[in-house]
Amino acid sequence: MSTAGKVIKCKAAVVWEVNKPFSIVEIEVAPPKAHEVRIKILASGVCRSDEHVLSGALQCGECSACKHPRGNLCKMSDLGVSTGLMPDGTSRFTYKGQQVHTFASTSTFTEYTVVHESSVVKIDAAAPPEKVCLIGCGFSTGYGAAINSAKVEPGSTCAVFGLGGVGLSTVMGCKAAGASQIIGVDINKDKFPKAKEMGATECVNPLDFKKPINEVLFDLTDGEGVDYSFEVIGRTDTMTAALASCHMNYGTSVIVGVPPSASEITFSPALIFTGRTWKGSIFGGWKSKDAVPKLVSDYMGGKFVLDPLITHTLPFDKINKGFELLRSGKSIRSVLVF
Ligand code: PAD
Ligand code: ZN
Repeated sequence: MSTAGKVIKCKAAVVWEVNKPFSIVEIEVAPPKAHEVRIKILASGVCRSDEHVLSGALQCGECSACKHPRGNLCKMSDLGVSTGLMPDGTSRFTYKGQQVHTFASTSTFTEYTVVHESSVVKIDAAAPPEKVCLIGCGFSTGYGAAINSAKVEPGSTCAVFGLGGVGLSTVMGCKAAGASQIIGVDINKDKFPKAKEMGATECVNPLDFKKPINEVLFDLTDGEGVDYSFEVIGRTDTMTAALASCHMNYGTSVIVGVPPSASEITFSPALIFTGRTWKGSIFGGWKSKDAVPKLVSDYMGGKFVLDPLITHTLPFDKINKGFELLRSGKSIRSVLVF
């Protein structure tokens, strides 16, 4: 039966208030308008950014960021302003006739969603959705931070702060780029075995030391500091610590973790005056529409693995369990299947 032009009723996970669990309810999904696509969701990962209410990478191909060779944060994306609406200022979702907001212009915790054409890519039909969904955000973010944003070189030294799904992908990116020393930093030592499996040469827990973690990292690199450091947690104190951990003259530190909203950092200008570079990275610096199909082919071609990142696969209606696992630090990535 064709659903073209008709409303589809389906299950969706909705939060009605901040800090409240998801409720699975029946919503109405309106047909797509011009330049939009209605999509049946097969699988979706659970990310820390969902907790901070963020994510979503789009590529319209027309704006200044899309046209610039180094740009990748499309102005069409809902990241800067976060309206919870489609680019035309409305939503395709209703619950008993009442408008339900969309999330990061995508909304994937629903059986059906409507997205702008700038958020859609065609991928290899043989690719397993319950694995390659990670390429839509977490994996590509971490891996690209090393490959594109830092441009890690063979033989270089790296430190990755935060060994969740995104941080482990950064470790994989550093390894793929040929780094000779990759130091994982996390306050949860349960993350260390997997980090080593993914390429970390050593792991340190800042809580095991009296001195600041940047001094510990200098000790581990013959007093030089690392060539590249990555903050993949989303805390201002670790952003500054990661900056201070890289080489005082030619070190580069990349912020990947999403900063808490309305936060500010106070730091000594001497940290960058001596030559360090401090930069941020959104979606690993990839232009999403160009990169996602290619990354899926690379995965299918065995260029990198995703399985070790997926610790739990849950039916969609167990979404709250997926978030509990994330909050307790017991999962790397939970994938919801529909
Ligand atoms: P996660 O919660 O799975 O991992 C974070 C890790 O950091 C955990 O292992 C924690 O134990 C560890 N940690 C927490 N506090 C500290 C600390 N003080 N010192 C050291 N380690 C600590 O998160 P994730 O991997 O899903 O996401 C990581 C960040 O990346 C998060 O801020 C998320 O919002 C962000 C992200 N950014 C983008 C982007 O485009 N920039 C995309 C997707 C995710
Ligand atoms: Zn654009």
